[in-house]
Amino acid sequence: MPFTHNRRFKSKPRLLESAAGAYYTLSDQGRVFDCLSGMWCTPLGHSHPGIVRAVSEQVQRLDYSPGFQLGHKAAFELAARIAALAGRAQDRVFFVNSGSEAVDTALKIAIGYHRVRGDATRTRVIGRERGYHGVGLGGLSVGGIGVNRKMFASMMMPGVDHLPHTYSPKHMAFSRGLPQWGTQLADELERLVALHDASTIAAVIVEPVQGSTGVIVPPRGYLERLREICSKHGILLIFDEVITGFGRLGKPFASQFFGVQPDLTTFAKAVTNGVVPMGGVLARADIYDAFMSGPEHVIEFFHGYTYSGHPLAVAAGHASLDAMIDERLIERAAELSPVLEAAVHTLRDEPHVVDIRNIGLMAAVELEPIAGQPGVRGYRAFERGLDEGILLRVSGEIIALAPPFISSADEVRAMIESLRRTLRAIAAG
Ligand code: PXG
Repeated sequence: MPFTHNRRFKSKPRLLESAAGAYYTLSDQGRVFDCLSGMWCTPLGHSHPGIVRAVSEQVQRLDYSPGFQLGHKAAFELAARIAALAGRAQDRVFFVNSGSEAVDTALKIAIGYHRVRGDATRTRVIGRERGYHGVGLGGLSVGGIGVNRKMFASMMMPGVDHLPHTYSPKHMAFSRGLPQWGTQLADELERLVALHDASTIAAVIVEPVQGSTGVIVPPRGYLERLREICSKHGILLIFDEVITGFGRLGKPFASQFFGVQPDLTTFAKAVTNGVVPMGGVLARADIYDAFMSGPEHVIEFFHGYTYSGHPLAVAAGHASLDAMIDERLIERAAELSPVLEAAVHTLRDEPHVVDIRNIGLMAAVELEPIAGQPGVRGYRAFERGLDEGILLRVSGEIIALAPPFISSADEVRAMIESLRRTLRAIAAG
């Protein structure tokens, strides 16, 4: 099983029966509040009637459509809608099936782009410590989570380097929103440019807000500075918006929240509300155009997947966008953000809490590990949370919270109260 303590799970399986709105039902646990919107991917709530209808109708009309040398209209329309949503109507979209594929695709586009322009020495990509960019070999290489990498060291892409992560509990513990400290860490990119030379660097990839590693919020001005340095040196900036895309920060994309425009954007997860797997890469039109330079009988970009632009995913994508717009759900995420911020920071004095951080409708509560037993306290919180009616996502000692946009303010506050009871219960033993 993926990223699971397999033996622990097999000895005590936890099985999901059904889901509706902001709640899951487990076979032996009853109804629990979905504190991470699935795995960051179901912000519009489960079994959304519009999405269910769209996918059901689509499967009867066109169940599969090959994507090589053929297309279907709705896929092009979805691409245009996503670009418009991102405020970048001219951008082009390449559809894939997951965040990992989106990242590997973006890296290929970046390296390919420089090559087709005659800049073939620009092959290096720069990631960031603690970054998570999926489990493809490209994403793993630019990713910065040690445990994910160590077993596969021999398989990594060559020529990758990493920026330092931006987390400093000393300077930013219990920050609300953007930490004030740490902008200077973006200047580390200048050091990497000095070391490797800009002529060898194709792209920098970062999550605007680091998600999987535990909601690490960028210091104020940090992303702007990265953008400046990339532009100065002709390096493409890739935002991995697999988690932040489609409204998590209360704007359609984090690029709009921060007012910083990347050259390439990866997305997945919430694009279909998690109902059918889909991901994609948004690329500046001139990056697309650069590939369109050779003779017409030659394929411009040797890359793609059997299921790129799958009709069911496309149908789910359109229906999700409809729901987001008709039900004002991105605005709702923005309205709920201060509710989450106010509520989550009331946990500050609860047992073993060492940090709380938040931005948009996402937050993390970090606990102190039990000496010599990393992950044990976090796992206890996960288990106890189920008894308290909340499904928590815990990695190590960090509890990440990203409630569905359809939650009410009372549900967000109730989630935090359940977490408070959970923390007190595990501290009491
Ligand atoms: N990029 C980012 C920024 C991600 O967060 C991926 C790429 C890979 O996506 P796929 O679809 O290939 O899994 C991700 C995935 C968690 C959690 O609990 C986060 C992810 C996946 C599973 C769990 O934080 N992010």
